[in-house]
Amino acid sequence: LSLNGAQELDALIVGAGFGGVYQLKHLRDAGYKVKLVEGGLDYGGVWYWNRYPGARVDSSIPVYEFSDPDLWQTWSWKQRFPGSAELRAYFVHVAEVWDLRRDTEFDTFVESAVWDDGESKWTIKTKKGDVYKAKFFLPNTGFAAKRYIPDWKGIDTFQGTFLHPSYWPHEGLELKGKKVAVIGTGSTGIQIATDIAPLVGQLAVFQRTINTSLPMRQVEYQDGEQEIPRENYPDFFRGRTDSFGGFDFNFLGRSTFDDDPEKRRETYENLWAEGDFKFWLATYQDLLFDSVANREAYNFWRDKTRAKIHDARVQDVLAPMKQPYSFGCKRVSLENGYFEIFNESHVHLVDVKSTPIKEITPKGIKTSEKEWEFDYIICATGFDSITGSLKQIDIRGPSGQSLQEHWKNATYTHMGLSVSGFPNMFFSYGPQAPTPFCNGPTCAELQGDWILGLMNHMRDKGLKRAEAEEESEKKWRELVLKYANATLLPTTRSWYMGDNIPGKPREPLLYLGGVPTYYKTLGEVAKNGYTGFKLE
Ligand code: NA7
Repeated sequence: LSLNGAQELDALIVGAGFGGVYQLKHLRDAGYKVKLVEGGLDYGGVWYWNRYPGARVDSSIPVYEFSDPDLWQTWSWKQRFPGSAELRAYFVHVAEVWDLRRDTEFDTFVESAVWDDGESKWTIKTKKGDVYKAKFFLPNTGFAAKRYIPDWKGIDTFQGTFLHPSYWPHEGLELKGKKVAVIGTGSTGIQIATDIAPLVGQLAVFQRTINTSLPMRQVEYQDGEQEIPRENYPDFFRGRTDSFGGFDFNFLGRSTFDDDPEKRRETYENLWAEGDFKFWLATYQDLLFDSVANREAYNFWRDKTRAKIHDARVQDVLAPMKQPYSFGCKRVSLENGYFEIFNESHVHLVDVKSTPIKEITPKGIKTSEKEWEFDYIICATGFDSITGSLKQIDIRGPSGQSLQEHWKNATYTHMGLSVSGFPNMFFSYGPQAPTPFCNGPTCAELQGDWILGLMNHMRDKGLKRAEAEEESEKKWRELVLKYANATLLPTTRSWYMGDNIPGKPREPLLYLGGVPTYYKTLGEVAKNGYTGFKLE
């Protein structure tokens, strides 16, 4: 403790998801005095918060876990795509094997972080009133930490239960036989709707934009059996940085129309049958670049999907004949029977584009067409994604300028890890990095290793401060724009482009150069003595 009651640390990590726990383990092993603080009451990050029915990761294991043999040798998954409760159990296992609890503080929201130039340290304050002083401030707040609820009139007047899925009560919520609305058809909305459809009395799904969801192909494991033999794990984990999305697969080395129609059909069928994100990220290499190739993929998806739906009018809303946006340029989800729920007579589809939501009323939802009555309104309308997680903390650099001000009109980072004017602050899963197009744990590990490498370099050289140069930040933004503009992403409205939050600047929020190029760049920057950074 320092004189003013602040706890003195080498590094304060914020967030107990994959990024944060990885850094706690590895920084501590390297001899740093470090603490992890987390707003939730246990480990898991998004998996701590997202307890809604059907919550499930849509990356398969073992790609969606840490590469440390101490963990995977002592852990067996029950499903290829584990649910939220199993993921929380995994985090408990990680915490035990890595002995994390002694350096973790739960129920602790960080409110502000202010750099003190005299001391070359961050002063970090939490909602509970704790104060930390740390040389390094390491937010690992993920890309979905700030929930978004549209500003509908009348939300407060609703007499039933109105809730956002990432804030689901731990118990006591009974949906059986009830009238339920799910607003939003992102990954969250479709998972909930699929899961609760069999038990509720009436379900209405409010869709604004279609979800080009793919078949998940869930697998149940018996007696410790796993997707691949454990002796293959070390090679498997090494291979993740060779994959565009940090997975165990890559785009094909050929383009859509390199194949004749018959061969193309066969390729699509195979990718479809394999499940996972294969039809998105292991398909023809021009999918995200060429609109004609993209339409070909959409048409295949559309025909497969329409075949699952009985009613022609419902087909037209869920999988329209005319392609509404570039396939794969909004987050693709994985589904387990989502489209089939609309064949049930108690499940209704409300097309918000043709009948917009006007207001929330005491009884339910009023659209331009009619008033619906509900017991529950589940508002699966997403997050102020990527930048919102960081901007909700009052972060101020030496000049007193806040991160909110610095990013007011456009986002700037160097390598999606650091920001000029904010020394010794490094984040994972941030903007202009491969996440969220990249598998989470892959990015958590490679970014965590890089940050630790820089800290070690500074320790070895007796340096106090590392900060991205303004010029490198400008160049990184140009690179991010260049990669994005080469793709179809900017043609589509999505949270990847900041479109989902009213007033948010429209810009690509992710680095689309792929994990292999990103990994190589990070390695070169480190090898050359941290080019693009001011080191003092
Ligand atoms: P998403 O993917 O942002 O989905 C939010 C959904 O809510 C999406 O369908 C939106 O439609 C819809 N939405 C948002 N605002 C409105 C309004 N005002 N009216 C009607 N519908 C609305 O969030 P999720 O929680 O599903 O997923 C977040 C990420 O977590 C996911 O991608 C994975 O990475 C894990 P829109 O498409 O904007 O028209």
